[in-house]
Amino acid sequence: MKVRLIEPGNRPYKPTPLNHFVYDRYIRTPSVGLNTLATIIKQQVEDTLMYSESIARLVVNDILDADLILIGIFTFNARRGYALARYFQKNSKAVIVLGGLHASMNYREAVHYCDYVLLGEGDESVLDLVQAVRRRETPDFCGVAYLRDGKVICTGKRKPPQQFETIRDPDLVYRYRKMAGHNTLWGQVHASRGCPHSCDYCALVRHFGRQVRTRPPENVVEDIRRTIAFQEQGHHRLLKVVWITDDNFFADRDWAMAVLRKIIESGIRYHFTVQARWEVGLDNEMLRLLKRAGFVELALGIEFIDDDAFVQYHKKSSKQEIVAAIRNIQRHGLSVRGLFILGADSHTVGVGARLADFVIRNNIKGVLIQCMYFVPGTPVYEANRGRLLHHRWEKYNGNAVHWPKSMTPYELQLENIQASRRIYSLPRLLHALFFEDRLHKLLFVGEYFWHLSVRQDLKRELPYLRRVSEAHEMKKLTNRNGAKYGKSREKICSIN
Ligand code: B12
Ligand code: SF4
Repeated sequence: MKVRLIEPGNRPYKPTPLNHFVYDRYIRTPSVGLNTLATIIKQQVEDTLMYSESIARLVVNDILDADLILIGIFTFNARRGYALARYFQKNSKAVIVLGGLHASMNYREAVHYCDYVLLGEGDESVLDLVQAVRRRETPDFCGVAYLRDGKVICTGKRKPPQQFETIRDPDLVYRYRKMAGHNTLWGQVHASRGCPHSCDYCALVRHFGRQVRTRPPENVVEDIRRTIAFQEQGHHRLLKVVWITDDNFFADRDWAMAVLRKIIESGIRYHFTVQARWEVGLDNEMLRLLKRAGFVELALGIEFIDDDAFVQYHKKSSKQEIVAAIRNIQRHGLSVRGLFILGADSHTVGVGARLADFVIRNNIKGVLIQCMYFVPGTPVYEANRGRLLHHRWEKYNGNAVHWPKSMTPYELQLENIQASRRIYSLPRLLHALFFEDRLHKLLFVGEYFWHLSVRQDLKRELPYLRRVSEAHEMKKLTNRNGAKYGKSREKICSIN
């Protein structure tokens, strides 16, 4: 049996010298989730290999004669995933299976492009799938969706795995070892799954559930050790950082502390970054441990800088608490990265400038700015799907894709561009070069060029957004004038 796994690239990889230094110039880190599934399948199927279009071109001839092709999609790479699935369905005899966050949340769409969609986490179900394909049977276990006579059949939801201790083997990803020295490719470890919160716009909590599940601390530390070894062996990296990618690493406080203590005991000396909610910023004991374990920054999902938006999207935060947390994190010698959303209903023209002011005033070292979007599976999607401009999923990577309440989509996109331009300005680049420590210098330079490329992409979408915005304004105006005209006609009629 031959199994091939594919991570489609939203912009498939192209070699360019910029790949070494500029994140997202056709290069991003390969999916840990799919790599983990490849590792699990490899235990049963010797001929297993994964391709990631983040780091390499597909070797199509090698894929064509596979028996089973698994494609993992998020929203931003779904369209490319569908195109690949269709291509291999047409040109090979393989069973084509789609999975991952977007396919699970949106299986009614995904079933049209493949033989089966596997819902939820694949750590256990992929082995059941391999068995079914070997026996040439229709997979009938929980968590499968497919089309039969034009009807969507779904076998129900599967329970999420309680154990997910598999440490991925990165050598199962085509050309990964060769690329691992690139400074834009960060080692990643995903240590826990699930989040007890329920923010309206978050698909993760719907995919991984609200129950927090964790890996044993020793297992996490072993993963970290192997990840560092993989990215360091035979390479001279400037940036020595591992990213703990959990959505809420601190949700189980005791476990998080146990992991940090294990890292300290292990003697691993490296830099780490992790995503966090603001509450951690007020937990002095945790912050001291993070610092001792080698963490250099916390990436805070701040999202909004106004309390109205927190209330509207059920995010338990306030601006005051967030600012207090930022100050305290910085007092402990860690820096803060901010993850932000623009385009909430309360946002008006000028929100980009206000965001930039907030970032600069609070000495936030780096940002990811995303225009609001509603993805299938979330309460905001159900409530607002009529406000989406289109379903071109590849544009759901930062662009304006919906009608904000108090701006046009064009204005929202401009706000995003302006915020990025002010935060990553030339004077701030020079400031970073003169005054930041070595690590933050490197990070700022990398991000400066990354944001240049992000802005280029955002600008490319402007003509379209301008057209739809103007057409909408025109329609509103015509309706208003129409209404006025209608009224005046009524008047004329009554005078007569
Ligand atoms: C690391 C990461 C990145 C990395 C690498 C992404 C990658 N290759 O995986 C980088 C930095 C490149 C990145 C970039 C972006 N990201 Co990102 N990222 C993440 C993060 C934090 C962790 C991913 C991870 O390792 N998950 C853990 C593993 C275990 O889960 P998994 O990959 O889903 O895999 C499991 C299951 O889904 C399933 N599965 C997966 N594939 C398949 C396939 C089959 C066939 C089967 C059966 C099962 C299956 O089994 C796996 C094991 O259980 C996630 C958040 C998250 N928790 O997932 C956001 C996330 C994926 N990112 C997101 C976004 C929005 C982006 C950006 C658009 C941000 C931006 N504005 O620039 C960009 C996209 C860039 C682009 N190319 O266009 C969103 C996507 C939302 C969505 N609906 O799709 C997420 C979910 C974050 C969020 N809060 O919503 N990201
Ligand atoms: S806290 Fe983060 S991971 Fe948890 S539901 Fe909210 S956005 Fe999602």
